[in-house]
Amino acid sequence: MFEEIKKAILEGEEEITRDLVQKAIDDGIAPLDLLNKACIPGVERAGELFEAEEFYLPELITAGEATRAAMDIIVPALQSSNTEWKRVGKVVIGTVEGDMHDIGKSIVSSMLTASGFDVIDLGIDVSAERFVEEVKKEVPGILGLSALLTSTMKRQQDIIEALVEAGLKDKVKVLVGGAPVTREWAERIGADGYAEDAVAAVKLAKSIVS
Ligand code: B1M
Repeated sequence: MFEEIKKAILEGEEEITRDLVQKAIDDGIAPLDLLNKACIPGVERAGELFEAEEFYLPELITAGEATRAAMDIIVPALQSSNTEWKRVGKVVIGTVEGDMHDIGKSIVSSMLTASGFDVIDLGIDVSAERFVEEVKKEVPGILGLSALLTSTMKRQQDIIEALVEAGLKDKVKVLVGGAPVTREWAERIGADGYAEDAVAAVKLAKSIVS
């Protein structure tokens, strides 16, 4: 089943991906296993093929769309799989300006929700001004910044600087993540935390609020 879903994602078969994922959920397969054993390996393989010039942009796009179709089913299942839901803290999260990648950020966002956080997901291509506005308005304990491109990682630094200028940096903990982001980068730009994946992000967020 995992291999079939991975193949459907790679082939950009949205409809087939959706049907297979729905069947897997109906058969009782854990949503997190579907993510980690089928969807993430599928879309990451598309990235490898793109890098090797065996895939071109249209194939990368359709693989991304098939992954999103899978997530439309997996995310609600993931959120409802936590039976002991209680609000543990507030998180504002988004993908930085100039960056359209939202799959990883949405996984982090939904796993935080499933773990009891009240999550305000601002989506993709979010400007520093908007992040600052939302921190003022929502007063979250945690601000999450996702970046998938080496060219947009710098925006994370800009946002932290904008928070300093607005006098908000001490009022919120900034977590950064995304494929090119490292712990060293996080330290260099003055972020309060770095998580390499969604599970680590939840762990870190929980340790911050406790
Ligand atoms: Co793009 N893309 N892409 N892409 N894409 C990458 C990132 C790339 C590595 C592919 C490659 O060349 N191998 C490469 C970046 C190279 C670089 O900068 N180093 C790349 C490129 C070049 C581009 C374009 C420039 C291509 C072009 O136009 N020529 C373009 C840029 C558009 C833009 O953003 N301005 C582009 C476009 C796209 C699509 C739109 C087609 C599509 C995105 C669809 C969508 O998101 N809805 C896409 C995809 C699918 C990818 C790859 C294949 C997969 C990304 C993904 O979803 N991974 C990607 C290759 C790769 O990463 N292997 C690639 C699965 C996801 C679960 O992982 O997002 O890393 P990830 O999230 C993880 C962790 O990083 C972490 O937790 C998540 C879950 O475990 N995490 C956080 C993420 N955010 C976090 C925040 C946190 C904590 C943890 O705290 C706040």
